[in-house]
Amino acid sequence: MDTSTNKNTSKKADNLASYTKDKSGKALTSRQGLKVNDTNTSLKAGERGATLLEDFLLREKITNFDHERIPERIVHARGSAAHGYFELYESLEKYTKAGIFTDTSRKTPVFTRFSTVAGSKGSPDLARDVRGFAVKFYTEEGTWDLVGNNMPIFFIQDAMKFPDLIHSVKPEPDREIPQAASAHDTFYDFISLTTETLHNHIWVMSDRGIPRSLRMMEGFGIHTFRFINDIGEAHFVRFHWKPLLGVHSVTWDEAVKINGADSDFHRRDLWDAIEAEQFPEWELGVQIIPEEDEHKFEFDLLDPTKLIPEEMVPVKIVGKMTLNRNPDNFFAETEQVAFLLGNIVPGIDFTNDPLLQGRLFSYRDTQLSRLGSPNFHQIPINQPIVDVHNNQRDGHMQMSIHKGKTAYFPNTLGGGCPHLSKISEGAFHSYQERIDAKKIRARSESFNDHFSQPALFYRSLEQWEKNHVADAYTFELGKCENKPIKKRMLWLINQIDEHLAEKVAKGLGLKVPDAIDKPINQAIGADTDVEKHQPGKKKIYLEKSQPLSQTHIASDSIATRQIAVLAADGFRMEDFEKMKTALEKENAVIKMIAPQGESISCNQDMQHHVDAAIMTTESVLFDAVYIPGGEASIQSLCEQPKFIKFVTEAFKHCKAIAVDHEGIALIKASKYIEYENDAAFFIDAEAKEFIAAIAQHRNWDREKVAKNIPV
Ligand code: HDE
Repeated sequence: MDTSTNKNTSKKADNLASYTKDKSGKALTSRQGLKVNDTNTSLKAGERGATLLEDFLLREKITNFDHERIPERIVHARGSAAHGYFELYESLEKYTKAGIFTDTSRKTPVFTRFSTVAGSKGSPDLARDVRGFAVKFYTEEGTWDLVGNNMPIFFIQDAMKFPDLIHSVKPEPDREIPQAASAHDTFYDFISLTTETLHNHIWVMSDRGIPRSLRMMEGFGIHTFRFINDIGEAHFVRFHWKPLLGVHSVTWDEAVKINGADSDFHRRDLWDAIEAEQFPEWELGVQIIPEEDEHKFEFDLLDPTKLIPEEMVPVKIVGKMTLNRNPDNFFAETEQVAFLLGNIVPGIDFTNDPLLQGRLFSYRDTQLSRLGSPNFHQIPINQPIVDVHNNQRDGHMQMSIHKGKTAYFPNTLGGGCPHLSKISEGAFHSYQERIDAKKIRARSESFNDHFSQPALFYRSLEQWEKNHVADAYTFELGKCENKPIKKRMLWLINQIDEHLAEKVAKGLGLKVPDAIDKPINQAIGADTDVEKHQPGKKKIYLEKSQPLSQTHIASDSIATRQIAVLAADGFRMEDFEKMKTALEKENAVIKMIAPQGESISCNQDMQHHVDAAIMTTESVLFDAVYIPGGEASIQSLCEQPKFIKFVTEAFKHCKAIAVDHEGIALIKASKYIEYENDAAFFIDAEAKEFIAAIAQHRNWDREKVAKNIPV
């Protein structure tokens, strides 16, 4: 044996071993705790020889790698999550006995996961889609999961239709396209034959389908649940999350470009805000309805395609959720978290909403196939904070070492333990709802109004929001290839709003049909009376509901807004310093964009860190633009077309722009920017005016001129 080679090899391996220690100073080991001196080279018969089957270290490492992936979620595969806590403002003991809603001294830990629905795990964040908003509350009485969305209603009324809905929106099965997109024939084939979907669908067509940030969207439990108080009285309840940063969206043109510029835009935004200790916050609100008012509404409270307008039942704000810690490990926490509708606590209970009832089955079932074992509740992120004792045993990956002989109840050998609890000791007890009914596969006629609420939603929007809805329908249907589907959709949109239908038809180059082959709604089932289940004409029981428009749910804060500062060597420090101080006082984030990376110098010869060279970034990643003066700086910016594109695009997307001194020259270099009389364009102005415009999010009035800009 050549010993010199051997010596060299082992010296090399020792050197490498020093890299494998992590910051805690711990040595790398195998799975059984064996210290390892080389994790880079396999065991061979000589340096250039065959690898030996004996290499247990190679096999251990590769085997684990081969099994690293688990099936992604069937829906909501793409998600981002954070830890935090929930605090209650005032006790709701009149309505519920749940500790989380009665004890104001508690700080209940939470883990919240946001997601898109249709796309795969690696799909881009800015797909037009519903967003999941799932909160796991680790309460002192057991874990409660509130698994909601960022829209207050759902597409369908009965769980039986869920696989059809999802099959229609997922990539078409022959070609597996399009990814994370609803704009294709199969989706609209289904939607146009299933009129109950139209309400959720118009929300997706609105700007709610393309949020600016996960931190700037509302959340809804959707279904009507029950609150149960100490004396067994029940109230209906619907849950709402209201973000303290207001509700904001991007435009479709931006969404498409963001997906290219940074497909992790929402995930990064959530992570960065928490790392910067700008903790996202939502207030929790409840709409409470006495049991005796169940039939007082024009719609059925058990119908998940209907919202309860806040004008009819106000939202009472009862507490606040703060997300203050990023996960340590994406897979262990965000991927393995398992939400279950059946995770409920005493004081909260279900109703007969047929969608909710089906979900009670689906979530446990899907976790079994996704996580591979009935012991998924033992994974750290899924463990309750209270002790667990029962007679359930064994199964794949059992993590507990159960002691003793008894795994049955009743028993005497185990001292009767674990023993049962009385309701007065905090045991869960289902609400005793009276049931007197025939077994029947049918849907209540009270679920048949499918046009009134999409129409209410559309009427409640401001003109700029209505325009975006029309554009979205035109885009989506424009991508469909099948003409009869487009015509069916046009007829349906016409039932919601005639002007909207006219606009969309014009964009498609079609006419709104006067009539359509009946029956349109084939989603009820062959054995039922299809004619009876045709949706009735829209009713107007409320002209408008203010909280449905984003205009009325904005915020004055510009905290965490990303402000692009465009500058090059020689920029005016006096301008920059004044603006930076004012913006940072409001917790906005300043990012210096320059012709090159690393650093630039100002007119006072100081070096400034560059956050991004212009070639590596895009205006769509920012909320507003500031350009300090300085002749040399502006001249360099004007020489690079990408800076002109940057400001032109920011203007097109209606963002606030401020320039000082020579900065205006860069604006003039763009032949498209019409800044005179623009409410969100500032020349040598006070920082506070710029700040107020950023808080408005966008100057939507500008769209009249900006929509003609061809970039
Ligand atoms: Fe889900 N849904 N869903 N869903 N859903 C899942 O469970 C399902 C529905 C929602 O971040 C799955 O763990 C059925 C409404 C969110 O991990 C699955 C029906 C609402 C999440 C499933 C619905 C939601 C899911 C896939 C009709 C809003 C992500 C992976 C009866 C109130 C949770 C998983 C997370 C996930 C089934 C309808 C929200 C397959 C059958 C309505 C936020 O079990």
